[in-house]
Amino acid sequence: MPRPFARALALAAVAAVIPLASPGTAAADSVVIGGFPVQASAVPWTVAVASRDRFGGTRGGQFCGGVVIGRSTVLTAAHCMGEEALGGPVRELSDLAIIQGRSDLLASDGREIRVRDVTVNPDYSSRTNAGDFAVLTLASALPQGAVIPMAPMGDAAYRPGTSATVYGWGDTTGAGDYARALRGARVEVLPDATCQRAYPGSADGTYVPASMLCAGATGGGRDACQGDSGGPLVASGRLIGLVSWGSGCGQAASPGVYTRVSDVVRKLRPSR
Ligand code: 4AZ
Repeated sequence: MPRPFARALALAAVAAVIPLASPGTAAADSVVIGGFPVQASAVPWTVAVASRDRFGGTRGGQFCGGVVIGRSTVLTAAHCMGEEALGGPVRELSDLAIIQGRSDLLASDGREIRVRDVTVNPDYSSRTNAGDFAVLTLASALPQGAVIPMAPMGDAAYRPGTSATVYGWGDTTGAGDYARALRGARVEVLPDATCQRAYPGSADGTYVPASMLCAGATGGGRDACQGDSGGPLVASGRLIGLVSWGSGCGQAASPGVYTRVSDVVRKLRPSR
């Protein structure tokens, strides 16, 4: 099975292997499943997380998504920084970078900026997948216009029924067909109960409402997939989720699970 992107979660220090996605059965026309092409300039906060040393140059080294939340700060998924995803400890990756403002991974527009520091959420659980975020500090600052606001706790954008869009360069079919150019897919915020029923606890993970957000399309067909991890889920111009996990891609009974950004905001706030 082609597996350019690890689908299992691991903390740098924890070698637990948790299969994320069962073999996809999503529709062949469906990315990001069921998606549409997006110009990176229209979503300047969407970035590719890349290492050519580790993943080669055929996709510019892209292996995960990320989102710009400060001029020098990018959020991605904790599991993207794990040994299982990277094939070794992240500190051994000397060319970890983000690519911003570049739709086509093989083009040379936009910017490529080295990652100076990686902080994986210390509370990330590779068992449940709760707290799946990491903070990347960039070696140089992006323009303020590239920064997207994070929706705080209680923001109406988290309400079930809200229309949201997920962005990424991930698998467009569930069969390992990775996008060369950025795509978006329209999904809907779903009630926690939907994901609690779908993911009561298995080797894939456990839906934890406080730190996860459930989103998908009624009837399936539109979803994030492998390679989209760490990328943004946006509603009403605000960041509400990071692509995290799910069972397969685009299947009606298995919605996408996202890191709940209000929980990230809470954890990043300096405690008094
Ligand atoms: C993954 O393996 C993955 N359908 C990401 C998102 C989803 C499933 C798997 C959601 O990175």
